[in-house]
Amino acid sequence: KAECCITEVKHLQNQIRNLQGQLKSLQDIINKKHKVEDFINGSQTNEKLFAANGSAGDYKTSKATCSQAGGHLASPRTSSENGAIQRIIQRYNKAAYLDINDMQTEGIFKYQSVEVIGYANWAPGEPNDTGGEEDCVEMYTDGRWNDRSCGEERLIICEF
Ligand code: GMH
Ligand code: CA
Ligand code: CA
Repeated sequence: KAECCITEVKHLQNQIRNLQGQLKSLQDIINKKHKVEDFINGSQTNEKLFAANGSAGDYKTSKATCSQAGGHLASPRTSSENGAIQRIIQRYNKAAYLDINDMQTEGIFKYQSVEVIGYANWAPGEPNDTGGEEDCVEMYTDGRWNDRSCGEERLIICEF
């Protein structure tokens, strides 16, 4: 049986115990912050934290605002992310732009102008490109999507 009394091993065991303690307190802090974020103005899934601060803007302004904050304009890739964004929209009772558009090719919606979307939650009859000028996407309070012109004033929701 290996001796447990070699100095180095004891030292390492101590270090591991210390790290475990530190990890535990970090987890506690993170859990608490998640609750606070949810309480104030955030909403999250396991991977993404969505947040709004009440400001509004058109699509271009919304994108710039989120990127200045070190994030991206919200672009849901799953129904759980869609639901997290919807909770914020309901809290403010104001629709928000998503970072999804069909500017490049009419009818082909892409995330951040690059990648064809793999998830969608269109409202019935959408996208309809009303007036031939709806290349942005807004989320309604019911979580459904509508293609919309990019120049409206919408709640800004960023993802981090
Ligand atoms: C048209 C109609 C409405 C629909 C809007 C919306 C505009 O006015 O089809 O029912 O809600 O378009 O798609 O973006
Ligand atoms: Ca369009
Ligand atoms: Ca539309």
